Amino acid sequence: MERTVRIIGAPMDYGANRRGVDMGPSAIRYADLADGLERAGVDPVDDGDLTMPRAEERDPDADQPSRGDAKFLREIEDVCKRVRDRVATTLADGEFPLVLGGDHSVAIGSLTGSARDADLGAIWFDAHADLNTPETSPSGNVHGMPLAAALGRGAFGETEWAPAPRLRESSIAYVGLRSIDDRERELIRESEITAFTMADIDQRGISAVVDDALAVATDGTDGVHVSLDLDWLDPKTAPGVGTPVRGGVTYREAHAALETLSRRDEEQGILRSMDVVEVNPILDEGNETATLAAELTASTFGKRIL
Ligand code: NNH
Ligand code: MN
Ligand code: MN
Ligand code: MN
Repeated sequence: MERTVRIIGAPMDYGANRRGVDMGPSAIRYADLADGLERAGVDPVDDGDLTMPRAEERDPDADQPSRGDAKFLREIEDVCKRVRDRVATTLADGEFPLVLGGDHSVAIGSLTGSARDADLGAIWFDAHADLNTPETSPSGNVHGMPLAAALGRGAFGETEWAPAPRLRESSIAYVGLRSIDDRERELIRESEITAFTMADIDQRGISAVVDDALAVATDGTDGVHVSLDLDWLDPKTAPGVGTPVRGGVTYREAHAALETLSRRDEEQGILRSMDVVEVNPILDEGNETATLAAELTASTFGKRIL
């Protein structure tokens, strides 16, 4: 039976410092996401986009007990709870949830939904560690905090909506880090998260690194969440992102990574949920970053060159 992939659009930009990332879901769909998934051999079903107020209509600093330095936290909570419920329902129906961002704070919803009824591992493809809390964030942008939120760190631990029930630090692996805030560096070192930086990819090659990340995320878990932040790639290849960082993975390295996940999934059925985030069409060149996002998603679900 064909696997059904349910596309859940979350056009959220509350967590980033630039408008435009809210157009990500449209741009990725326009780049033939559904066709690509069909050609990969899965059955895409599009749920459309969640609706949400425009950022301009809201006060980023509206009072909330746990807010600290975290902008639009009330709005983000509202969206992430809805993402969470969609993801959980999709899984309960035996389908695969694919969340399209939007900024990376939507991952709080994906992780809490996916870890509701299963022990979850996660692979975080990102230039950034996203482990800030409202206490440590240099920017107040929640897209730099989703992993901390899902782990219930800092002020997020006092909320009921952010911590993911069955996600442990020791089941999380970063792949491709290259921009880490000073306080985040300490947090990563003190944590049980496994971190593979760009230097690891330079030295050992992308396939070996992804194999190791898979070992971390599958050990003792029921399935793996894949979080794909497009700023993971080099900005020459993926210019349409809000926080580009030089020295990212190449076009082929990115495909090789996701093809590695796909091959393992074919053998062992390890993949459980995915989000594709941070595509900003306003900053893009000819929709190439959105196209890349669609292609990499197809690779994850089994599209092969031959
Ligand atoms: N670490 C910075 C912050 O917390 C930047 C985060 N930006 C991202 N993360 N795009 O993936 O503000
Ligand atoms: Mn990110
Ligand atoms: Mn279990
Ligand atoms: Mn990033």
